[in-house]
Amino acid sequence: MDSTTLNTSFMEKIDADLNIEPKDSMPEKYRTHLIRQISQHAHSEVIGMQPEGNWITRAPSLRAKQILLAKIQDEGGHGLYLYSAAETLGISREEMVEQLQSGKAKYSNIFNYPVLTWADIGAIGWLVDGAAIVNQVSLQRTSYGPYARAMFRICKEESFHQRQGYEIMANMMSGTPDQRQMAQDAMNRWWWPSLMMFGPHDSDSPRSGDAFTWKIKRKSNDELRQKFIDKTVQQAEVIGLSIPDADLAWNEERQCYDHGEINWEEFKRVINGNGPCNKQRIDHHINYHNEGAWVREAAEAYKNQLQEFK
Ligand code: BYC
Repeated sequence: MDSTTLNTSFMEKIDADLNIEPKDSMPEKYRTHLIRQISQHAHSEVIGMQPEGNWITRAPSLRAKQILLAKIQDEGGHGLYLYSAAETLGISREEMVEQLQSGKAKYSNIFNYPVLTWADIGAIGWLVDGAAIVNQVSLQRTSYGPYARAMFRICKEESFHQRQGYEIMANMMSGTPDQRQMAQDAMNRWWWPSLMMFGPHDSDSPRSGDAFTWKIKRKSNDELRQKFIDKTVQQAEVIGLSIPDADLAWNEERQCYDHGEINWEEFKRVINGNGPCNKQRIDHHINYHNEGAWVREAAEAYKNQLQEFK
């Protein structure tokens, strides 16, 4: 099949809103675009376990500890699910892990900030998972079948994560002045990095053109960011938290909130490996990956032995 025929049948499916499946023909650039995005998404889930994992032993009650453990376990599951979706496009887990550890592949900016107090665990669940849901609900309609299907399950679990975070914040806001202060401080530190999770402005987003042509993206970075802001401002008001943005104001005409400018210098620094915790996160991943070598070797030996018996 020549490339024109291939692209026509591929684009016909895209135009008809049909999913592209692993064995369908697809342009090479579509395949590599998806490998980049899905593997970065998987890395984000896996690296995202680290900042929260630090708080398992310090959770303030047995109930809080159980919930946090379950949440972190979910993130690990999301990572595995997404790595499998990327593998259907012809890349191996080993290659993806190598790209993460060498710095070739990015992961979400948000996981390069320190988690200083228990209120940060609330802020992560509420804001970070809240932002992730807004993005991922839109990805439920992405054109690649295995990625779209992964999003349905992941969004269900993220909704529970978002609520556990909001519950922590609501409890702290109905507590002592020190607890309220702690919650507001977490809000102040996590608000802006959460807005950065949606990526650069549409006008500065080099990947968006292809992503829209191929219906990988259904809504733009700025549209999704706006949606997140509008719903989160109201949730903050209900529990008495203020948004750390002096320019935030309801725009009657546009029926949404205007907001201040994001610090894009900070965003670039963090996604290019120079945020407060980038080195710590990757070093930790490398150490534990190396320590787990014996598990991979044992699984390989078991597989080989099974094949011998066949
Ligand atoms: N962080 O052209 P653009 C979670 C990069 S984890 C880092 O707009 P695109 C959770 C971008 O990759 C949820 N890098 O790109 C887990 C590109 O660089 P490359 C994670 C970012 O792809 C544990 C460059 O900037 N969610 O829920 O069209 C605990 C230009 O950007 C970021 C996903 O991964 C960023 N924030 O749009 C709790 C969602 N933003 O690759 C919670 C899936 C941009 O050319 N991904 N960059 O070197 C997406 O939807 C899209 O990839 C993005 C970016 C909207 C993130």
